[in-house]
Amino acid sequence: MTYEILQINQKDGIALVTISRPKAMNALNTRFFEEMDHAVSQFKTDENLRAVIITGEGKAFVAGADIAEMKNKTPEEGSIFATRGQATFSSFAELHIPVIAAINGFALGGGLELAMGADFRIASTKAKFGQPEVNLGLIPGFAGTQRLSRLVGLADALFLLTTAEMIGAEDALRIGLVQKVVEPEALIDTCMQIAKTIAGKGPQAVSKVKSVTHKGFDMSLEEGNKLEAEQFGSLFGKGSEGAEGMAAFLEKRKPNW
Ligand code: CO8
Repeated sequence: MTYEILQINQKDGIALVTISRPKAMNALNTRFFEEMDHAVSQFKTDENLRAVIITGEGKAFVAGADIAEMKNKTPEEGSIFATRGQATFSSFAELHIPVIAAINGFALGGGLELAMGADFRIASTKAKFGQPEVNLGLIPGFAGTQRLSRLVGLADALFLLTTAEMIGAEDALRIGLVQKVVEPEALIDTCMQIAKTIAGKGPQAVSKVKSVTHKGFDMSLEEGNKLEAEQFGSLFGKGSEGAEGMAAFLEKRKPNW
């Protein structure tokens, strides 16, 4: 597929995905979802890939769903578009590698929903966050009502969802919406550094710790613990990644994954 909106630069096992529609503040249209779904399908089968970073070009990360494209949808088309976007953002959690959102500017509406689909978020001091859908007489449709409360708790989520207030990076850090705030010039380097740190760990361990954590989040503690114990066990045994990691530690050498 030829990408018109996404720019993908892949090097040393790290894919940097830049959403590039700066004249429309990188607003998400149908074409974006086609391209992102294609990119994720490529990442899924790439055994050498260790992390994905998603960022935006210009002064926005993503300023939401494309309002111009969306405005004439029928109720049925609105629901279909929402379900489609939810599936794309949920596919990040199903990837075998971490997805990092590098939030350079406005992350509003569908843009914040995209960022919340990532495994964690690093923000520039210039980033701004909000769910402004009620300004348009809408509600979030790409899982914003569900993910925001899971990430920041019910009261902070409802505050943002009902007031449409835009908050800055420090407030986002305070409520746990982002994990780090850095100067704009340091954003991509910081995310690259984090991705490289992850790339140095046991790849199967990283993949399993991600999937067990995501799956366990919607399970009872008992079910989640059972899943964890099974997956913990799967990393032991002759020739396993755990065997190599533990041997390397005891032999005071770097593991050969
Ligand atoms: N969609 C389409 N175009 C957009 C969007 C958008 N979300 N955001 C900005 N643009 C366009 C503007 O129309 C403008 O275009 P033009 O130059 O042709 O007039 C251009 O980008 C630049 O924008 P501004 O001139 O407004 O730039 P400012 O720096 O003054 O303001 C803001 C930047 C604050 C980001 C402002 O553009 C803004 O408020 N944008 C809209 C934010 C918003 O409401 N987002 C939520 C959209 S709804 C949503 O995301 C729901 C998701 C779930 C959908 C479910 C499926 C049905």
